[in-house]
Amino acid sequence: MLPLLGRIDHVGIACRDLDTAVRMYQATFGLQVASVEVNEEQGVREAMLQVGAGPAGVGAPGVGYVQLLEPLAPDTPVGRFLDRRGEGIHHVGYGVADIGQALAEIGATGIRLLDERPRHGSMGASIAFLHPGDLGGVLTELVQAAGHPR
Ligand code: MC0
Repeated sequence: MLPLLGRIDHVGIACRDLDTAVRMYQATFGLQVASVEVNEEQGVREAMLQVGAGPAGVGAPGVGYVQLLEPLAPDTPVGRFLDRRGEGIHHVGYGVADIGQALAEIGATGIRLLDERPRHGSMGASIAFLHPGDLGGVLTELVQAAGHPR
């Protein structure tokens, strides 16, 4: 079997206040903000902070991100997570070359797909989540970048 996961794309971190969290990562690690978006469907306001310079700057292929996630409301995935567990690592996102094929192959192994079809994700990516209950308690996200593999 060929590896379906190309690389670690981002680590998603739940926070109560996005602006405070962004300032902490900037002041502590000097990270640059690549994007800030509201995703109504996912119930979050989120910032992507680039880790590593990358050969061609911010948003280039091959770099990874810290994704800071602030819930838009308490009754959302990240809102419920904060209520139950507090701030901390929420999920891991892996880059895939073909998200449709990855979902089909992973679904065939019996892992529960939280998204049968890809949804809209950060920076134009197509994303889909896999159930943490089938993956050792880790909420896992597949990410196919918009214009290039990342
Ligand atoms: C909840 N659970 C988690 C978890 N969130 N386990 C590991 N990691 C997490 N992040 C566990 C709870 O501990 C509980 O386990 C069970 O899931 C049900 O908890 P719940 O409080 O009822 O939680 P729900 O209703 O939110 O359901 C959990 C589930 C949901 C993972 C199915 O949050 C979901 O579908 N998430 C995918 C979408 C998402 O997370 N969107 C936000 C990021 P026990 O054992 O007690 O039953 S959006 C994003 O990241 C986008 C913008 C992007 O990357 O581009």
